Amino acid sequence: MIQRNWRKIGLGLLGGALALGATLQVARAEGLRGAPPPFDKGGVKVALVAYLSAGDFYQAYQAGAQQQAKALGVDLRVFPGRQDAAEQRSQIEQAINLKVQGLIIDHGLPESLKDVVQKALDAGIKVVAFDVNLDNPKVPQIEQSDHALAQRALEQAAADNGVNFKAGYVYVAGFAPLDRRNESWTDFKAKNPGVVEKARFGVVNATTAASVADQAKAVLRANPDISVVFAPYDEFARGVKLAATELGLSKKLRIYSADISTADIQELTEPDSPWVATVATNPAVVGAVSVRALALTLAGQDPGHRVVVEPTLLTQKQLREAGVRTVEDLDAKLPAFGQSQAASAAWIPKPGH
Ligand code: SR1
Repeated sequence: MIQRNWRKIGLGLLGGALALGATLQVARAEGLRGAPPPFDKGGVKVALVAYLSAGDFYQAYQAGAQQQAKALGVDLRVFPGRQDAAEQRSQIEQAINLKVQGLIIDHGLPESLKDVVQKALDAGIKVVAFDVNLDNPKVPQIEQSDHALAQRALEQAAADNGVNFKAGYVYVAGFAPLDRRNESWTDFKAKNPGVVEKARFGVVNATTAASVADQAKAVLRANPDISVVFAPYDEFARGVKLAATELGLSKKLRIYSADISTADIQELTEPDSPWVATVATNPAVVGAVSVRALALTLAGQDPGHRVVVEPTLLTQKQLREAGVRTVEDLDAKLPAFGQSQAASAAWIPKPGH
C-alpha cells in the first residue's frame, strides 16, 4: 500500500521534480539481505537537497551519493538548490511532502534551514548534514576535517615560500567549510607574523571561478607584491589561476587550495601552472559517506555526531612525477584518497558492489 501510494505521489510530482532537475532511481523492491529494517524490505526513499549545484565538487559528490544509494537499494532523489536559500527551503518542503524517510542537507545557510529541518525531524524524517552546521544533536554532521585540510595547505605554503610573504586570501563567510578553513588561516597568520594578508576577496555564485577571476585581476594589479594566494576552494583557485595567466604572473605567483577534480589535475600539472598544491578528498567518497551516515541513522545505528572524511595533500610536483591525470588515477595510486571507512557497517555494501 505504502509502495502504491508512493508511486501515485511520485507520478503526480514527477513533472515538477524533473523540471527541478531532480534525478530518480528505482528502489530495489526486494530489500537487502542481512540488513536491518527498513533496508531488509526495500523501497527506502531518501532525498539529497543541495544548496550548491555548480562546480565539479558537487557533481562528483552527487554521483558518489547515487552510487552508494544504488548499492543499498535506496531510491535517492537529488534536488539541486542552485545557490538559492529560498529554493533549498522549498525543496526540503517538497521532500517532506513526498514522505521521504531520510534527508541529506548538502551545504546551505543555517539560519534559513534550521526551522524547516526541525519540521522534517518532527515528521519522523532522519536528517544528516554535509558542510552546513545545523546545530542540532539529532543531525549528524559530515565534513572533510576542514581545519586540518587548511593547515596542511598552509604548511605546504610555508615549506615552499618560507614564512615571510605577502598573501592574497579568497574567502566568503557563512559557508561552514570555508569558515573552518578561515580559522586555520587566522591561526597561521597569528603564528607567522611575517605572513601579511594584503587583500581578501571572494564570491560564491553560479559562476564562481569566472567571478573570482575578475576580482583577482583587480587585486593582483593593485598589489604586485603578492606572491602567494590561499584559495581554499577549487573554484576560487581556478579563478585566481585564470587571472594570473591573463596578467602574465604565472611564474611569480603560487596558489594553494582545497579540492580536486580531473579538470583541476589538468590545471595543476600543466606547464608553468601557478596552482602548486591542494588538499582534497575524493568528493564521490564524501557523497557515499553521507548516504551511509543517513542509512545508519535510518537503521537506528549511530554514525557519531561528527563524521569525518580525511583529506590528502596533493602537490603539483607529486602529481607530475606520478603521471596522475585523473581522479581515477589518484584512487588507484592513493588508497587513502579513494576510499573511507567513515560511517561503515558490515551490512552496507560499498558502491559498485
Ligand atoms: C562554498 S563551500 C566550498 C567547499 O565545499 C566543499 O566542502 C568543498 O570542499 C568546497 O571547497
